Amino acid sequence: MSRHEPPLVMGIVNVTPDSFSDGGRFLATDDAVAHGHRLLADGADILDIGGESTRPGATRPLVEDELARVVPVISELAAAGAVVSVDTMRAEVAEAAIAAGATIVNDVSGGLADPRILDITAAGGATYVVMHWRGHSDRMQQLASYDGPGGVVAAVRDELAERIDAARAAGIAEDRLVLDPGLGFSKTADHNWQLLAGLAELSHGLPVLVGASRKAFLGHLLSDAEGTPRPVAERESAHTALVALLAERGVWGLRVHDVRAATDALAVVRRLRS
Ligand code: PMM
Repeated sequence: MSRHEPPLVMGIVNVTPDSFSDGGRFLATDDAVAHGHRLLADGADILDIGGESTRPGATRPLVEDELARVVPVISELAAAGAVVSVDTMRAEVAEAAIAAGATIVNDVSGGLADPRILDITAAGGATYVVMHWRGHSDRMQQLASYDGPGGVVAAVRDELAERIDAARAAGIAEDRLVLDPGLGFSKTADHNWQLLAGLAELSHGLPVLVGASRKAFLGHLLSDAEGTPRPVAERESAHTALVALLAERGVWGLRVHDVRAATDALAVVRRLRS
């Protein structure tokens, strides 16, 4: 296992005013591009560029705003040789992103928000990340119930199966599909841990991407004696431990903010294995 072999590190470039951990920091094109270059220098294999915050309660940007945020950043970073993923739920944005050089469409809605995105991805020959999702951010936490047999793992497995079928039916090639359990999207902290423990049961034999970086369930895990969650900026050691454990479980990719911490952890895993 050498670099550029799984698990790949997908560095996050949020070009948004309101993402939960870094909203507003990289809203200007130049700042976002500079951030992308830093992540590449830190060892990112992929840059995931998004212009819509999906944190619980967020409102959606206008499509023109989303396009204006991501397309120039994608053009510059793809032209510089980066492997670029676009984090969008909109077909129109995916289409412009592919034209600008993105080769991965990371659709947190798994094709539910805008089904045409599947056709656009197929036509563009891009890789498609199918994430488990039940609804937009304004109501997603109301949809966090998994009462059927097998609980959250079985529900996510079965709901993802429908989305994979839709992606295949649209013509997305088998070797261009990646699954993501969607940590935090209509999930409680307990659901996230159950999904992480049950990744092998829900993967359908496809490559799996996991996005745990800085999320609230890590803050809850590390709550202080009064029950106050650990702040966003102080969750990295727990996340880095998770990166190493998930590498050992054979995930395909890790979507992270702190690329250096993740690549350091993977260097340890790789060295120990060799
Ligand atoms: N999480 C967020 C955004 N995009 N994409 C994938 N594939 N998986 C995720 O878990 C995911 C995502 C929300 O986190 P952010 O606001 O830090 O980007």
